[in-house]
Amino acid sequence: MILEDTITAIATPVGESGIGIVRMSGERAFPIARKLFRAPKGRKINWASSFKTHYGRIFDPRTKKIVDEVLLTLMRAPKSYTREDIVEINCHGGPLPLRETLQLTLRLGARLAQPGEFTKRAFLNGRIDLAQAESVLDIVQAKTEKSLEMALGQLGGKLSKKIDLLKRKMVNFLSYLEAEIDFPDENIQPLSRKNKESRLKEFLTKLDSLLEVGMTGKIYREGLKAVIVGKPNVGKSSLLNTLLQRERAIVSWSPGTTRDTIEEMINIKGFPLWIIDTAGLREVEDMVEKEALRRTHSRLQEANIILLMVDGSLPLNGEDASIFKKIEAKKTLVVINKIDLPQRVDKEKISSFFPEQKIIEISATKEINLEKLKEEIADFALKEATFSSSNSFILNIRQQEALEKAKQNVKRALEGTKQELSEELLAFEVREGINRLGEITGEIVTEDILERIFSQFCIGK
Ligand SMILES: Nc1nc2c(ncn2[C@@H]2O[C@H](COP(=O)(O)OP(=O)(O)OP(=O)(O)O)[C@@H](O)[C@H]2O)c(=O)[nH]1
Ligand SMILES: [Mg+2]
Repeated sequence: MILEDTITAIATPVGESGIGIVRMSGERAFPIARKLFRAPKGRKINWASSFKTHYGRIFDPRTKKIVDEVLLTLMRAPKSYTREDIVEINCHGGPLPLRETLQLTLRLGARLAQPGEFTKRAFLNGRIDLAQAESVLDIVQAKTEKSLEMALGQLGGKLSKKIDLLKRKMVNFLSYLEAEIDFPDENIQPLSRKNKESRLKEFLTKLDSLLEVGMTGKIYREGLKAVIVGKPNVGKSSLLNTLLQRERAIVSWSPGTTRDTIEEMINIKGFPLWIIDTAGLREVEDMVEKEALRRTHSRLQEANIILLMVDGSLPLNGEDASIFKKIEAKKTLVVINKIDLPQRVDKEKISSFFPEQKIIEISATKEINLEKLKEEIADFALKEATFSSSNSFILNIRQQEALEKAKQNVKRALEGTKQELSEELLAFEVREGINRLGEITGEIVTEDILERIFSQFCIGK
């Protein structure tokens, strides 16, 4: 990528809106804007100013035709999003004024930005590191307030600071090892084996806790999947609808109503929960229903939580029992539905199948105990989470992989120390581990990684 280029893009979604923004970044941003923009008669613009907004019009310098009435915001390098000169043109938010304004900037020498290129420049120009750049994506895509809060913390450098701290410790350790290797004759006091082991163990603990906290954070970003299963007609689709507060799935008294799996997101205690309604499980011959069952089974595999539903107004039967046998108990919350009706279900029998699982009694249609159900789901989802928002951050897959690799390096170094392998080998593993940490913040980065990260952004971000 050529940083000398000036890039341009429509930075707001296409469609009709109050305003829409064309954004330019680069050396030619100001000169281009000067050719396109005209202030009202008698008013002068100070083009050397920064963070100033000016009222005026965009016109085509060739035809002199007025394109739109706009507000122009000037941001001088290096105090801008990209650290380059940035001009933002607030147009009226219709597709036409925006497209024509964009066309003009292109004709005058700007190039259409690639997805995420503004943020990529912020990274390449050193304003933010890679973990921070990735958090910009999380901010844009945040689904709950909690996930937004965490992404903002990350943009502020929360994860980066923790990584840096650990990396500095490892670099310091490495410098001792290298001194021993490089200057064997200079009487450098070598680190004792015990000392090395305890330092490496400390790194390992730090890496583990980073991984653990980050994985909990991940729940807040990506959410969890809860699959509702049970025999036909117990009220699975009714529960989905009640949780969503709208008639998403078809509900009927006839068993076998739901054929396809339906997936929708709700916000439970700040994290996104994907609720998946499935076809009722039973033995069938019908081809369509067979396919429906296959889908239900594959959803069960991916589920983080299984909401196993039984009908409280009926005694358990063979269909219930055969489902009970199929599902993984440790992922399961048992939900007895229809408690508004006279109860005939045998709770003790359920407990004998799921001795450790909680049983929650609700009515999906009469909306009884739904808050309780939500609380149980949240508790269940976060039960192993050592979570407090003040020190939490989110790991994406890339960062998680890098941390895992660093952990492997440190582990091998530790094993090597115990077996008294050569210093060189030890130094190699530690150095590799440091490099993996460097990948997270982007000190060490390949074009390939950049490509993968920024291609997920939208154009104009
Ligand atoms: N009284 C009462 N009826 C309910 C309750 N929940 C669901 N029902 C009724 O039970 C019937 C079946 O509900 P559904 O939500 O379609 O059941 P399902 O489990 O999705 O059924 P399939 O899609 O066929 O597997 C409907 O007539 C609902 O109105 C409840 O809490 N109380
Ligand atoms: Mg259904």
